[in-house]
Amino acid sequence: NKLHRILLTGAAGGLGKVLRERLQPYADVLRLSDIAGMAPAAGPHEEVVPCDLSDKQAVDALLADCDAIVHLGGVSVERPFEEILEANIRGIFHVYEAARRHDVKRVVFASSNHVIGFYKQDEHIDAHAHRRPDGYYGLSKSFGEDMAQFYFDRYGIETVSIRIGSSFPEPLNRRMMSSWLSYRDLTTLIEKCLFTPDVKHTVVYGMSDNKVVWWDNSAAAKLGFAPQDSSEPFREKVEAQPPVAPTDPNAIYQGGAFTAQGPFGD
Ligand code: NAI
Ligand code: 15L
Repeated sequence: NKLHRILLTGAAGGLGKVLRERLQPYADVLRLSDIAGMAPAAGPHEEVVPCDLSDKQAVDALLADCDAIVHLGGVSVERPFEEILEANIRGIFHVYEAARRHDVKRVVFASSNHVIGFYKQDEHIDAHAHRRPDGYYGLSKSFGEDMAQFYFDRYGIETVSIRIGSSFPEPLNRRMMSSWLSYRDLTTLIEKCLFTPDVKHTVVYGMSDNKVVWWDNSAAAKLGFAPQDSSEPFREKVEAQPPVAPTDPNAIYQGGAFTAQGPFGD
């Protein structure tokens, strides 16, 4: 399982830094891109290409000669609409337009659980549930999933949209006991998203083999994803935290606090 050149956007970010290391075996060349500075400089088998995703021409040049894209770049939290519009909404359009022009046939899109964030934590849903975005950020990821479906139906570009739960070194709170995705499982899932044939546009959840979950992840199992980690070993540590009030969005909604952020000053 190896491609010639994989583009990783958002390479300077939290997950980008992790995947910069872990995707090395899957490409002869990893092209790393971000609007932010990146350290260290390009190593062997790496190219560093700074790019603002809201710049259509720059994104077009960025995708030249790539065989697949792992698209992590963009605003990753709830922010005023205009910021999300530039980085995430215009950004995803630029990525797919460039993919069409340069004949890039596979995209792995970092979507988010915030596409379905307004479901309650006592609801169990699969990847086909009606979307309930919990803010501008979640709306932008929902738009990204539609963009992926459109570019498959119209141009045959295949995408796996991963609704990532919470991917951090360990679960940081009670909510993340359900939504946690370890870095090891993230890497395996991305490998499946890159190399499984005939995915069309598939939506999956990005979560580890956690004990108490909200999401039926059979769509990821169909890609051959079998998570190896679980949040359970962290339970004692997490449950030693002060209790969360039952009225706190973190205790009610799958999207937690994102459901209650904003409006931003107007
Ligand atoms: P992050 O915020 O650390 O990284 C995102 C990167 O995108 C940053 O380095 C930032 O500089 C870059 N970026 C922002 N605007 C840009 C623009 N206009 N042009 C080019 N680059 C731009 O986020 P993280 O945690 O690494 O997440 C990566 C991706 O996964 C994001 O798309 C995020 O929405 C998604 N995700 C992450 C989750 C997590 O638990 N870490 C959960 C759900 C989704
Ligand atoms: C996300 O979409 C964010 O990018 C990440 O920083 C976390 O907040 C995560 O969701 C989460 O819901 O825990």
